[in-house]
Amino acid sequence: MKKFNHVIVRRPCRAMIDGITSAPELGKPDYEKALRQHDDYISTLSRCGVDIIILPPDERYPDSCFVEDPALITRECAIITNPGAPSRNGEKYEIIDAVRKFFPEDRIEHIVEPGTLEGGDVMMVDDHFYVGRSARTNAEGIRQLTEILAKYGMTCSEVPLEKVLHLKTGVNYLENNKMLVAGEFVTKPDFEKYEKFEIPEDEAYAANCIWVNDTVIVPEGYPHVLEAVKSMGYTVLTVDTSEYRKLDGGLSCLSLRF
Ligand code: CIR
Repeated sequence: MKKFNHVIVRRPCRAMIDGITSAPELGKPDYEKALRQHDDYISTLSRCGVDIIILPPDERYPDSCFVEDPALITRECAIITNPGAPSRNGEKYEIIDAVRKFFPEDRIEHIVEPGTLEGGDVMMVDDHFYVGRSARTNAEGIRQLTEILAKYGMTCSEVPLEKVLHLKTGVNYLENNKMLVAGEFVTKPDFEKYEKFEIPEDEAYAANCIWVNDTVIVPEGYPHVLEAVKSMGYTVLTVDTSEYRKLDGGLSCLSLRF
């Protein structure tokens, strides 16, 4: 099934080494290695039948390669978010030009103060959107998102988060009713109706896989998840994201897919 035609990515900037992290013990990212991994990420995506827009690095925002957070793109509209991390908030002004290439002004919506929302907290399942209430996404942001989606005939439900940074840190939809779940998401009633693969704790990072037109991209180095996704019948490709992991980032965070 082909669902996505376009992908937007932003090259990591040198300042990425000072990006936000909850895991300083992993060390700072190696910038040159991160660039090579980003090259691989782009070439892997290009094998999935999508056109790729590559935005230039933006040194003002260390975390700006994680383009998933300042925007959410749906089949009907684009939503510019209001990132809850102060050092990332200005990224919303920098993603909008890329979005304008695909949506007219009256289909570009905005999450505004006092609402905050980051795209990493939003998981699309057809026309329904699960939204994590996190340190980055607040109740008002979710209220605004619900209202915007309703205008276009789409729905939204809130998932309270306990431990993870973003919703998609621990749960990702692979289409065909299949879902990868780790940690706190294994038992959440919200996801009861899906065919879930429970990710072992030592591979929890690999819950963040992405489905792109019947190929699933899995982070390199997580053999149980790799086998599980293969056994679901998908074409599987891997990309090493070790340098992004040091900043709590994964495969989904590095692109907007639509
Ligand atoms: C941050 O803390 O905002 C970045 N270091 C990582 C963002 C990861 N993005 C995502 O999960 N969507």
